[in-house]
Amino acid sequence: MSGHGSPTPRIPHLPTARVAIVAASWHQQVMDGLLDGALRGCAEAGIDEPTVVRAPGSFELPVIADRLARTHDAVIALGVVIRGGTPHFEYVCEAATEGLGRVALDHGVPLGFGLLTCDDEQQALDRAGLPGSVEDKGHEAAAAALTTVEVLNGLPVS
Ligand code: DLZ
Repeated sequence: MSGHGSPTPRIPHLPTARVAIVAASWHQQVMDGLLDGALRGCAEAGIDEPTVVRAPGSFELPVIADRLARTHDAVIALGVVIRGGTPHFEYVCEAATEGLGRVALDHGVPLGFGLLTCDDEQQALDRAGLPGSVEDKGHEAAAAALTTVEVLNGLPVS
């Protein structure tokens, strides 16, 4: 999957939305870029102080997102997993992805999926929204979550 075909991010104005960001701690430089992009997206929506929580690793993102989804209108999950020489990569990516999808459906809360799953660190840096990056996945995850809040606000509940 590539970034080709991605929409131009549009951030709705949602100053009263309760938004949380959960960010894993591995690969600090990349995570700094992702977190900065997500915070920028929130600021563009008029959300000045989203809740920010750090997770030890990407595997722990779902359980923390689950708790945050109980008290927030949207959760933006950020992490970076870089392929190593063992099958561990697949297990962490699969558990995080499946868990975050489950959180969104269990709570009916938009979940911004800002989890980078990369072959090497350069791929992650290219997507981190840092100077020289070609993509800004933290901002994209925020835009997707906030746009989904707006879409759900416009739909009947039952
Ligand atoms: C163990 C591990 C490894 C090898 N690689 C990463 C990674 O690239 N990115 C990441 O976010 N977390 C990694 N982890 C940590 C796991 O996500 C998890 O925190 C530990 O297995 C402890 O449960």
